[in-house]
Amino acid sequence: MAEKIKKLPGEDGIEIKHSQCAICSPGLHCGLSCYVKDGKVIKVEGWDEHPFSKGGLCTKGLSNREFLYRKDRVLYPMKRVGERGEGKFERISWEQAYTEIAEKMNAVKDKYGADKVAFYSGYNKWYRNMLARFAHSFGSQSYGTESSSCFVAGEMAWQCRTGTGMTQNLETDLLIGWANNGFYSKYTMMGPLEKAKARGMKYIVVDPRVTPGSIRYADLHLRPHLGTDGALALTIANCLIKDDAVDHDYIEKYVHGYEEYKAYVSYFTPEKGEELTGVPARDILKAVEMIKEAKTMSITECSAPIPHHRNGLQNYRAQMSLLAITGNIDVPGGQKPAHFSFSERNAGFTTLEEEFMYETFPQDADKSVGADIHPLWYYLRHDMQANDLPANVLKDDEKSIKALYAHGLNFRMFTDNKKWLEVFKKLDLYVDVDLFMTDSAKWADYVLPCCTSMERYELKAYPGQLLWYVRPVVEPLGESKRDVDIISELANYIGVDDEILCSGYENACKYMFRETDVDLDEVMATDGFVKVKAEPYKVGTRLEKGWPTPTGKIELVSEVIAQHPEWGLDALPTYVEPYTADSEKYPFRLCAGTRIPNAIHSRLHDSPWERSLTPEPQAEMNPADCDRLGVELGDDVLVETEIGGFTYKVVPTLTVKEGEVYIYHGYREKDINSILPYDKNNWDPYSGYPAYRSAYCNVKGVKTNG
Ligand SMILES: Nc1nc2c(c(=O)[nH]1)N[C@H]1C(S)=C(S)[C@@H](COP(=O)(O)OP(=O)(O)OC[C@H]3O[C@@H](n4cnc5c(=O)[nH]c(N)nc54)[C@H](O)[C@@H]3O)O[C@H]1N2
Ligand SMILES: Nc1nc2c(c(=O)[nH]1)N[C@H]1C(S)=C(S)[C@@H](COP(=O)(O)OP(=O)(O)OC[C@H]3O[C@@H](n4cnc5c(=O)[nH]c(N)nc54)[C@H](O)[C@@H]3O)O[C@H]1N2
Ligand SMILES: [Mo]
Repeated sequence: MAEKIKKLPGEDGIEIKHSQCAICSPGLHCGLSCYVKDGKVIKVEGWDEHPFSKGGLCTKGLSNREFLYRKDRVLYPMKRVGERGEGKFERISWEQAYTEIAEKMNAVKDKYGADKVAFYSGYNKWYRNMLARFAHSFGSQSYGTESSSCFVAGEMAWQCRTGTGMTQNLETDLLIGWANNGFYSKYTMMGPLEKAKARGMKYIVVDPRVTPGSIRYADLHLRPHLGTDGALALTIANCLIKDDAVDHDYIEKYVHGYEEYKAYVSYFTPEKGEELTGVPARDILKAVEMIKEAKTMSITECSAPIPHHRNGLQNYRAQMSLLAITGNIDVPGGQKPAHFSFSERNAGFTTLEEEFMYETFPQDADKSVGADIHPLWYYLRHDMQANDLPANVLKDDEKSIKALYAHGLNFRMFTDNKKWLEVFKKLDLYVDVDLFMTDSAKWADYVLPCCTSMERYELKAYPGQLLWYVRPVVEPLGESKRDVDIISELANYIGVDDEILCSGYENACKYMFRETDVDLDEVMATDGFVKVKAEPYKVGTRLEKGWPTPTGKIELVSEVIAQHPEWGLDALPTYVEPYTADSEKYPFRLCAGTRIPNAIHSRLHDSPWERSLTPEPQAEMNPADCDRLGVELGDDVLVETEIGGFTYKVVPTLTVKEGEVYIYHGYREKDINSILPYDKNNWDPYSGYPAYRSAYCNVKGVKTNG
């Protein structure tokens, strides 16, 4: 870690102010010490006193200053003057922007109905409660987010099982790091993991790849083929049942559907498991022995690599079933119930955020986009599955979406994303609110400038009942504003009949906190963290009181699914193999998106020093495959799918298994998502997620290096 500057001798007028990094997941958001001089941030480093990150900051966090001053920051409201996508804009005033957008949104509402306007949020989450309410109060159910590919599938898997979210527990005897590479994607977890290992916790890694965490900490590393985790979990379950190593008392009291589940898993013998997953049967049996020996067990939760397969949600259910049959849910050392109660944080206190978002939900409006195609999603979420938006808009139909109001839309996150350009062309109105003039913003009719976390006030919750009203460290650049102010001010111009939304963010927060003991005026007057009075969760409460599922138990057979045979989904955590259209034509399994330390989706590829660490997308492959293709480091490979192909620099690495290829997404050039199809064969019918991590392709060697 770089040495921190405590004093700058000879420098005057430098003030150290504290803020938060909002470049990655809201579950992390580390503390920043910003060195400010003459109203400008001149340096950023980790804030030692931040109760969560304690001075740590990753590669991405260290780029906050560059992020703030990126050359393509949008500084003023912009109106398109050229053709859509041409990128020609003129500067207008906020007054003009709001007036025109309000007129156009109301025109779509009058002509087609309010439910023909979709509301979307990219990866950012802090303003989502306001955006959801805006959509609902305007009259549309079609509020959707980037979580159409992230986090929610895992939550849905738990909703089908316990009716509530869950979180891992490091105070356990055995942790299974199931698709977990914290060193790259969640560094704050690795310190506690190291401590737990030091106190004797056993750690099994389930990951096709070798990772820094597997080398350093794993007592056992299972390397299944991509997307076959369900088969592995069901095999382990079968072995535990055969060896009578399940917790009969716990199952009897708290678990529903055990007999059916037991009958189903009996198919998955260790030999079958090996055949389906590629993990040697003897290694599967080693894992079984470790589970038997452990008094308590927990499994890491996962937003992307497990769900990003056509059997993703079911694979998730299968692995979490192991916790149910071994009695490791809501017991000391087991998986813990999580309550995401404010700004997608499991903060340890309850607010009325959910009510705030849904109390104006327009019941009689058309169902949100994707409800017909992905009914479980709609049933559990009541919002839009954004992967279904292009098909909806491009359909020639009175009932399709006509206008899109977005914050931070990045069309490159979606598979087959050339379709999005057709979407942008076809819409009557497309507004995008972003920090930068992104490739997606360039297609908009209006681009509205928002500001970064370092330029805004924000109410932030952290686990441990902590609240922090973050203050700006510099004035917002140009005429940029907070996302939440843009939402509330636009709602006023439109004339949305919602006093609370129209009264602004701070009031809305007070509304969400109204039944708590928290005095938000006091929190907002405090410069720093405030500990909220709330009774911490008592382990076992849910077990005793019952779960919010149809049976009140932990369900191995999901009654929500069983009660809806028309959905055509399985109530048991069944297994379906990853899909390949033609295994001779496409012999490689393609995993697009496994995280790299210096990039986060589209947002750091345009930050020069972050980009310099991985300047172009590359294909990581096993050296044996490279030999067969006749390529080595420095050469290219041509990666081809059914809908296109690109050449990538090849990186031979033993961390990758034979037959697999890894390419990171989000790059503008050679955008891997643009050549991944989104079709029924290879999306998850439960969640609607594309199989980004078990796509298929052909690879040809291209000798460029000598
Ligand atoms: N640096 C960085 N950090 C990030 C992000 C980023 O883009 N960059 N993105 C953030 C976001 S939005 C998310 S959702 C999280 C995701 O964070 P993670 O869930 O950690 O995501 P990955 O790094 O993609 O995957 C973790 C591990 O899963 C393995 N894996 C891939 N496919 C499979 C599979 O089918 N089965 C099994 N068992 N393992 C598999 C990979 O080899 C990898 O080592 O990261 C967040 N943090
Ligand atoms: N192939 C492949 N594709 C994937 C994935 C994968 O693993 N593989 N992962 C999926 C997952 S897990 C995720 S989470 C998504 C990523 O989700 P995306 O939404 O694509 O994430 P970003 O690229 O970070 O883009 C977010 C946009 O928000 C803008 N932005 C940043 N801060 C703010 C702000 O404060 N306000 C506003 N209004 N805008 C802001 C950024 O400039 C950017 O344009 O990608 C998904 N796509
Ligand atoms: Mo994500």
